[in-house]
Amino acid sequence: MDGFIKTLPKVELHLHIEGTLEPELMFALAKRNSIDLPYESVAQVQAAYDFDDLQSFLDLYYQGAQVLLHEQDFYDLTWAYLKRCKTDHVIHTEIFFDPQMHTARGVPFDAVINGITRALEDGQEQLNISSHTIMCFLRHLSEEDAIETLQQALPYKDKIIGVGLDSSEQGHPPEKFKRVFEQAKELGFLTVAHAGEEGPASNIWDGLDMLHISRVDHGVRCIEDESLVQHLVEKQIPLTVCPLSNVKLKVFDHMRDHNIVELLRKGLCVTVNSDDPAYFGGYMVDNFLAVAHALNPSKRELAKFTENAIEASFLTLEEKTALK
Ligand code: ES4
Ligand code: ZN
Repeated sequence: MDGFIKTLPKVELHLHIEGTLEPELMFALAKRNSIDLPYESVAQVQAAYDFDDLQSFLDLYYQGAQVLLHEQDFYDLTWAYLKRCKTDHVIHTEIFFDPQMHTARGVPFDAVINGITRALEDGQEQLNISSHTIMCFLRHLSEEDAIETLQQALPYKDKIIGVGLDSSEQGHPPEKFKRVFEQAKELGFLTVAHAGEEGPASNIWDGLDMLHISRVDHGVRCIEDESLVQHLVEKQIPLTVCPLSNVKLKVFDHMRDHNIVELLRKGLCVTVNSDDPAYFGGYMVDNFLAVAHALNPSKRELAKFTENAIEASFLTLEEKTALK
């Protein structure tokens, strides 16, 4: 089974590039950029990654990203992730980035986008991994801040396929971003949003109705609303589920309690993703292995996660066919 999982072709649809910052690279960039870190060693960093909930993770995630200053830093971060994709047999990836994490610290938008996309272009050429980027708005920041970020992205519109919504779900419901998502749609961006991770199933309905999202990021709490589950099955609206993330952030107490296989068996278009792999204990293969060991899906079901991800991707019909 483990060998089957390792070589199974994979498609990743829920990955925050800032969440791939491994402690070793964090130290190297801190040194290169003369930034003080509140840690002495890699082991100390790893010991700090013991989260109670989403917010306790976000605090360290924002802190870690402070070592990212220059275009080359974003390149190195993205390139390290792509090399790991190769090892994990990831053939296509759609990555989130959080520009406001950086522009709020004075890092120019173009350093972020140019570093990431230059690495993705090299990933296509040298590693044969295709990709898209999705720009996320931080939902704890204001609507005006999101609108300004959307404006900053316009010169790079051809490099960004969609917009998303991440950070603290509790207290910052989808409706706060209804207008900015309307603008984004009019400009031709696709839309996704984190919903039903820590927040209630109603956030998933609101994401669909108010933000017109074509995928739900996480979405595991849909199970609390039978009519929502029915709707997601009927319309085959994809959920980008992140198993290790959900256990690390205590959305589920243990992997054996995770509902991903149950959702798959109900006919939902569920996919497996790594979210913030440097913080949550693993990349795509690790997530598949954790699901397989705890929940005993069949090989057919594991392969179905990939088939769903191809279908749920933002690739064209032609590109999807080429991956099958
Ligand atoms: C995130 Cl797991 C998760 N949830 C919400 N926002 C995020 N940003 C990075 N990881
Ligand atoms: Zn996420």
